[in-house]
Amino acid sequence: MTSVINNAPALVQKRNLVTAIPGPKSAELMVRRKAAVSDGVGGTMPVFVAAAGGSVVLDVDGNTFIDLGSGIAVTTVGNSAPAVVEAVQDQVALFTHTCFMVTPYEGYVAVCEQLNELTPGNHPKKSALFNSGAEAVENAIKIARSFTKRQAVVAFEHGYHGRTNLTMALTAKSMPYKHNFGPFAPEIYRMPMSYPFHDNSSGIQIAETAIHRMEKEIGAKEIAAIIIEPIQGEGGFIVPAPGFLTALSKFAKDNGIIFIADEIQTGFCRTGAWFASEHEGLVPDMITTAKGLAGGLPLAAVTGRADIMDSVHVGGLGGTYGGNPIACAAALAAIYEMKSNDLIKRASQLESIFNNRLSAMQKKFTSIGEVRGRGAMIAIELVKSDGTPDADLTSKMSKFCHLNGVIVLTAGTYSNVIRFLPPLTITDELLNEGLDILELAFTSVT
Ligand code: PLZ
Repeated sequence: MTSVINNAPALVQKRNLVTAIPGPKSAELMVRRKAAVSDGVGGTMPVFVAAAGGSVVLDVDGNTFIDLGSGIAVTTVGNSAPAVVEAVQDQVALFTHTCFMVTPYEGYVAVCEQLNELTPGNHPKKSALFNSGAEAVENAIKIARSFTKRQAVVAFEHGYHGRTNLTMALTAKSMPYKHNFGPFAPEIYRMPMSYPFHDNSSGIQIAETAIHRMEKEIGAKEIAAIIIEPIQGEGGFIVPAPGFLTALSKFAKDNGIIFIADEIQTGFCRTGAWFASEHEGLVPDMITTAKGLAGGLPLAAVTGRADIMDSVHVGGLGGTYGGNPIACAAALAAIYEMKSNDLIKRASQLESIFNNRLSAMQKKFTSIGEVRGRGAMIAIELVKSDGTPDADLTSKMSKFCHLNGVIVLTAGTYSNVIRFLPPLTITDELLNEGLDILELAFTSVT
């Protein structure tokens, strides 16, 4: 096994199944998992990983899977990308931790400089680093409340922002994220979301409804922040109709409300731009990032207008591990990889492959209600013949893909969306092979 792990970066980029799925070693580990790990922790794949490299995952029985999930939009530059591995190895040998609040180091500052430069808008910006997406969202809300001296926060239908107490309150879906876990944080209000496949309304119409409700139900001058994913991730890759986001952002600006774009899933080249906000010319006051930022190491950030970020009292922001030096080294290497390999352009190329293949499938299989998304963040929403969500088919389809060597993820309020988030370094051949299996799933399952 050791030799396999040492060879991880050189893993052959090909699907290859050598046992039934799961194989005997994975099955054995699953028994140990069942005995030792809380049943509350969810599980998608029936196999245990031995190594991963680029866009494939090798399991403990020697099966190689095509990775169309990137560990939920994280390994954008490829799994164990050589540049990330080298940066991490160098840093871990120098020092593993000092706590930035105790003895600072350059990597943290350099990541903040990159974030301030790459996020939308030319205004002065500052950043602060944290460990997880949820922690970044929590801190963005803390900062917005501190700056505005207001309390109310607006989130949206189908939104996802995390699993901590405040972020559960912001997250829309009850099962599995919120069920039995209340009471939730107060002063959170949920507004209608533009969901073109379901609402048949213009972005402006839905924004007007949301704005009217914010004015009447909360009071515009009570609102500290509006937080929204420019393309909703867990909610089902919902791309709001044009005009929706810009109308909300204008309302925020006119009323002294901090507009926060949660780009934790959409950020870092994923949608064919550094950030999805750019597709609508949005310049958020604050932006939360994580996932793709650090090539697989846990790192998250809040970046925002310098006046907002500096409004918090000294010592008001922090945490033992936030901006850990190893994670910062990984982030700098990952960002370097994105720039030097032009992964923004690559995301757009992948978008064309997805759209060609999936639109052709949509003509053949009536259960595909919609193909949507941007860049390498593409999904299909599956429906029954009467147009209602087909969660059962979605689960059967994804299971078929898993058992046939392709990692796909599901999403959606109605659990009827299959979403694709491959590493942006995936080859055309491997992506096409993954989509061949998806096509086979349609003919086999339906
Ligand atoms: N905001 C937009 O997508 C994380 C959740 C997986 P953390 N999405 C994956 C799961 O089931 O827990 C996410 C996101 C957006 C915030 C988060 C939260 O990021 O790093 O998982 O805390």
